[in-house]
Amino acid sequence: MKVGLIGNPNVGKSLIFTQLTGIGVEISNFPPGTTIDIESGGVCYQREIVELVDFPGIYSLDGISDEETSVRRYLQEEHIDVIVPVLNASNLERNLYLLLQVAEYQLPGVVVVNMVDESEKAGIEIDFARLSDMLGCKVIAAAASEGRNVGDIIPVHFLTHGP
Ligand SMILES: Nc1nc2c(ncn2[C@@H]2O[C@H](COP(=O)(O)OP(=O)(O)O)[C@@H](O)[C@H]2O)c(=O)[nH]1
Ligand SMILES: [Mg+2]
Repeated sequence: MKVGLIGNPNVGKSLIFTQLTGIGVEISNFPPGTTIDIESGGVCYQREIVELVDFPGIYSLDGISDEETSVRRYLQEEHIDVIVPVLNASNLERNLYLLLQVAEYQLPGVVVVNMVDESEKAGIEIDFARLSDMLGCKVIAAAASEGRNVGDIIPVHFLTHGP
């Protein structure tokens, strides 16, 4: 199973990726000949290897930047089983544009709202149950810098998609 982490720049995708994969990361240039590196690595879960892909940060799926082009081409040309949108808890609205585009492409099984440590410090209250109802999928409130709930991300897919 191949799972891709997608989101705006600086939402914590790479930190989540590093925490889940540890070492043993492969970097591939995709599309070939571009300067955009897309890292992928293995996560072992219940004796299955899940391939996790750390996409470069993008604001939309229809732009023409190198990052947007490479992510779009990857999604079109490589097989990805599950796309996991990662949002910044302090900036939910700004992150929704990409989320809607991803949802057009593939309904997310789970959305990660990361950096809840910072939104909590800033006094931002997020009704996660309501957000989950609105989006029609599971929402994981995570703080990757503390390792909080990062381990819940992969098991969701086994529950919803099977190994
Ligand atoms: N406070 C806080 N910082 C985080 C969290 N997750 C990531 N960061 C930090 O935010 C910055 C951007 O993270 P990164 O993983 O590179 O984001 P990416 O651009 O989405 O891959 C880094 O300095 C991380 O250490 C989090 O949950 N809380
Ligand atoms: Mg990154």
